[in-house]
Amino acid sequence: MNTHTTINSMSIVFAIALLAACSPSPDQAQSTAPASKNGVHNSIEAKIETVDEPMVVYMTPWCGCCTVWAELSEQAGFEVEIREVESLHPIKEELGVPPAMGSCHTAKTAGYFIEGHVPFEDIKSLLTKRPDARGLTVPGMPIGSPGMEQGNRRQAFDVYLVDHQGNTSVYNHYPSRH
Ligand SMILES: [Cu+2]
Repeated sequence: MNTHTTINSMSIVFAIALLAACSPSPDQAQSTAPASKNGVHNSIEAKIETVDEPMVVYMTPWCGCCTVWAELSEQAGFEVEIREVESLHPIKEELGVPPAMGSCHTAKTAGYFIEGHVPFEDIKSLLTKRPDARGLTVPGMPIGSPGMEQGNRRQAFDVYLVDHQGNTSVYNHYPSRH
């Protein structure tokens, strides 16, 4: 049973490390402050330019970085409606987010999915170009993507376009910054 003990302690350490950045997992719900919906709606006055298409953001109530991303999207001009859900699995499946390309929250705008910490300029360009596709994704939670700020630091990451067959192509690339 020693092996089990070791694995369990390791997952706890991993969970704590993950929590420091953000917590997409329900296991950490108890130790995380609830997301404030009011905070999101109060930031409307910070809008710069309004985007015509409303955006629905599906997230678990305990996801801090999802809340930050939703707040930033309002500041970027999106009209955001947050829907708190226990599990994101059904909506990801419905919208056709490839299982290996997922992140912590899933948004929907103009019939497209916006998966994870996608920069707002890419969503705006998607809404302008309207490609025949399912949506955009930033898999995982790269440091320095919107909602995952850590000073000025940025891990290099790609925004992927997912077509109707589930094929992905790089839509935009963000180089690393130190
Ligand atoms: Cu996140």
